[in-house]
This record gives sequence, structure tokens and C-alpha cells, in this order.
Amino acid sequence: MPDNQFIGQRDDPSMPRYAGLATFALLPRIEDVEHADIAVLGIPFDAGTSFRPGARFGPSHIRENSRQLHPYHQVHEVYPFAAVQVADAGDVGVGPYDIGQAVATVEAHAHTLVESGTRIVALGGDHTIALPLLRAASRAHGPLAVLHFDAHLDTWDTLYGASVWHGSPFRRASEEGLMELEHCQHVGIRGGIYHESELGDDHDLGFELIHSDDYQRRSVDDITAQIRRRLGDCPVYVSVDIDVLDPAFAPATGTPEVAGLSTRELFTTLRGLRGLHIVGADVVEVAPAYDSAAVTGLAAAHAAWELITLMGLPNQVG
Ligand SMILES: [Mn+2]
Repeated sequence: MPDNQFIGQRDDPSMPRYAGLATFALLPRIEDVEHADIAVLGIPFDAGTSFRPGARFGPSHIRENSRQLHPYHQVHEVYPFAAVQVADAGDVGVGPYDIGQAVATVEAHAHTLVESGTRIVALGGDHTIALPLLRAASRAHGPLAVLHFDAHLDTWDTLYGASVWHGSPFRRASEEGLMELEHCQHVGIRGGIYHESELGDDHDLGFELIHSDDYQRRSVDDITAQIRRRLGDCPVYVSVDIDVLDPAFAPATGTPEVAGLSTRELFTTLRGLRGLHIVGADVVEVAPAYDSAAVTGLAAAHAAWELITLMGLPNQVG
């Protein structure tokens, strides 16, 4: 490990990685650092879920499964936790009964962090939380290029009378002017939709599509090149719905869809995105009750680690 001014992972030879309290990647708590460049923030909220509930237990499960994250990233050849100060900001306290109130609480909490120069990597929680996180990030950086990994469009309108739920965050964000309409990208889309007009709406709301099936015919390099072209030089918000993965790789999620990405396809894609100007990110929709052998939790913890690494690379600082 290089010497530097940042506090990294717990390094106590008397305390194995599987023991002790689980902050994300055994990193310091935000209270224990002077300033966090990147904060991992849990949002235990799942009242926006339309099908299988349980993502409120996602943050603690992802932290538990982040104990094995190591200091060195061998693809990018960096020590992510020595490049910038990363800290665990704990959870946002949100109740389960009032979506509007929860969204406002998340937005206020996120705004406080963003205002102090901290970029957030959020652990969901269901996908509803992307809306307040986008509001907070956009307030600081202007309209954002959204890079969205998901089986679903999440640009639907209302469901069961709710306009804010886990299938609508990007429609609301687009309507509110939080997104760069020529620079947003879905990756991994598949599964059923209600009506073909949803695809036209999705395009009008700002997104270009890369389907899950595209990974069968195109190389990952080709796909990452398309993503880079689409995002351009904009500030980028990356949202990873863990259901972008096939249920074989991530069974524990609210709305699983067959024929998804493998973990290798997702991770080679993420690793191909060096140089983006990422101003915020989330990993959402991990519902631990369905997680045999913790495979979904592991995938989510590692996805967050990949995002933190990208955000801390030298050309990303600031
Ligand atoms: Mn989603």
C-alpha cells in the first residue's frame, strides 16, 4: 500500500475481515474522516416496489458482502481507497409508509453531502431512490447524462395511482429537467413492457437502448464505445439496478427478468468506462431474503467497488 493522507480499510491483524462491524469494505465511518470525497450511503427504502418487496434490507446485506473487497484493483492498477477519501456515511433514516416524505428526506440528506463536495455511491433500496439522488446531483452539476443498467426502462408513468415508484424515476427526472436528453443510455434492457408506445416515450425522455441480447452479438468493447459516444463529456450519473444481471447471477431482486447479463459482462462493461466524469451513482434493488449463497449481495458490493474505483481514478478527481 502506498503511503498517503487518506484513511483506508480497517487493517487490524487481530480482527479477521469477517469479524467486527461491517462498514462498506471495512472503510472508516464518515464521522471518522475530515472530509469524504466519496460517501457510500445506504437507503433502506422499498415502499416503491411493485412486485417482490425486501430491498429495504439491501444496504446492510451489501455491506456484509463487501468485507472481501480488497485494496488493489488489478485492471485499473490503482488502490481505489488510497486515491481519494472514501467513507461509509451510514443509512438515511426513512420510514416505510410515505413515499413522498421518504423521497424528500433522501434528497435533503443527499444535498447536504453533495454541497460539501462529496460524491455519493448509494446502496438501495428500490429504484425510487434514484429520483432524489438525481435531484441532488443535478442541483450541483446541472443536467446529467444518466447511464442506467437495468432489465427495465424505468420510464413508466403511474402505477396503482403512484407517480413516484420504482418504475418511474427516470420519467420524473426527465420531466424535471435533471437529464441531458441527448446523452442518456440504458444497458441490459429486456423483458416485457405494457405497450410498444413505451419505447417511443422512453426515447423522447432521453434514452438510447442497448439490449441484453446485444451482448450475444456485439463485443463489450463495441458496447462501451457506444456508451462513451452517447455520454459525451457530460457529468454522468450511473445507476445500477442489480436486475440487469440474469437471475442466475442475481436472484435476489424485486422484479427478476430472464436472459440478462452475466456478472462478467456487467463488470467488463464497467471496467471499460475509465475516464467518465461520474458525479454520483447507485446500486439498487437487492432484496436479501431471496439471496441464497449471497450471490446478489456479492455482485452488488463489487459493482459499488467498481464505481468507486472509476470515480477515484486520477482523471476523475475534482
Ligand atoms: Mn430499475
